[in-house]
Amino acid sequence: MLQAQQKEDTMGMLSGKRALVIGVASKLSIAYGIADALHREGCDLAFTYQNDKLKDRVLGFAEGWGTPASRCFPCDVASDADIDHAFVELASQWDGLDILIHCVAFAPGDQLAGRFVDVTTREGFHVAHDVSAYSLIGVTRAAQPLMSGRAGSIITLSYLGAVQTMPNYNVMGLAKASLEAGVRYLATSLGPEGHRVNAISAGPIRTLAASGIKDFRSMLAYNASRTPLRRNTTIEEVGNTAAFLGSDLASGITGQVIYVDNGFSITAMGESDNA
Ligand code: NAD
Ligand code: 0WE
Repeated sequence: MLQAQQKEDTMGMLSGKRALVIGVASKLSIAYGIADALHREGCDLAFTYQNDKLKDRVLGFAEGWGTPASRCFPCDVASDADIDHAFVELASQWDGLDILIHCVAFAPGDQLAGRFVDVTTREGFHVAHDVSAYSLIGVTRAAQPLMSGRAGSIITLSYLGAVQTMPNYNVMGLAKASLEAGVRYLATSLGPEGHRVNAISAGPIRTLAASGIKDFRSMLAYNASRTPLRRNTTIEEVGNTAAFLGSDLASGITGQVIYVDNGFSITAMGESDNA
């Protein structure tokens, strides 16, 4: 019993693995929930942050998970040079990488409010697809040398707006559709190397990226009341699914979009307890 207990204290399903987490901005970030779950399961972590404004915050969180500042790098995923630089720096710290967490999305604010046909611009379309969909391909390519020979797991975050319309999600829905297709093409092209690529499609969660969205509070209330499990998704639930997908327990899963939404997406017309 004592031996079993000790084993439980020191071993997790990701012990001996190394992950790079892209997209921590606050304690509410989905990437924060993922980093926390990976760390709990024994994974060693490295981080990138978008810009200098986020640097100190990310360094502070990283320290809490036992990650030194030397394993935190700036990286604006809209820049090829930043992506290349971040992986050169990572390669000076680590000789291998097992898990890549891509937890990034952006569209200009004016794209996410109003009638899709009226508000969607060429520039808005371009930025949304560049930052939210192309970037997965860019960082995955940059990670290849470090992942070589290690059966890597690449995980990104999507949303139901990729496959069904959602008021105001607008061009982000198109970018998520592209991201999900990218998951399938990356899974196909990296399968022969032994790498897996999957997306987690999370239910709505109050994060920084959601805080600017009009009526997000009422969306959360609607979602909780119509969802089979009658509650909203948490970053802990997404983190636990990412830990599973990153682990060898998920060795047969690639190219998939796994819904972590308390069942919202399976209903055509959600029933609520009241009217
Ligand atoms: P968040 O604001 O905490 O995280 C978004 C992250 O994207 C931030 O860390 C930000 O710095 C980063 N980012 C944006 N542009 C970048 C760039 N050019 N270069 C580098 N980093 C950049 O919000 P979140 O909700 O945790 O979002 C993470 C992911 O989860 C996104 O892909 C989002 O679409 C997805 N998602 C969110 C929800 C939700 O309801 N919150 C639901 C499903 C999926
Ligand atoms: O993917 C997202 C949000 C991504 C996002 C958020 C912002 C807000 C600030 C991308 N770009 C920006 N740009 C900004 O200027 N989610 C899944 C959360 C989300 O956003 C919505 C949602 C949901 C859910 C927007 C409209 C409707 C629903």
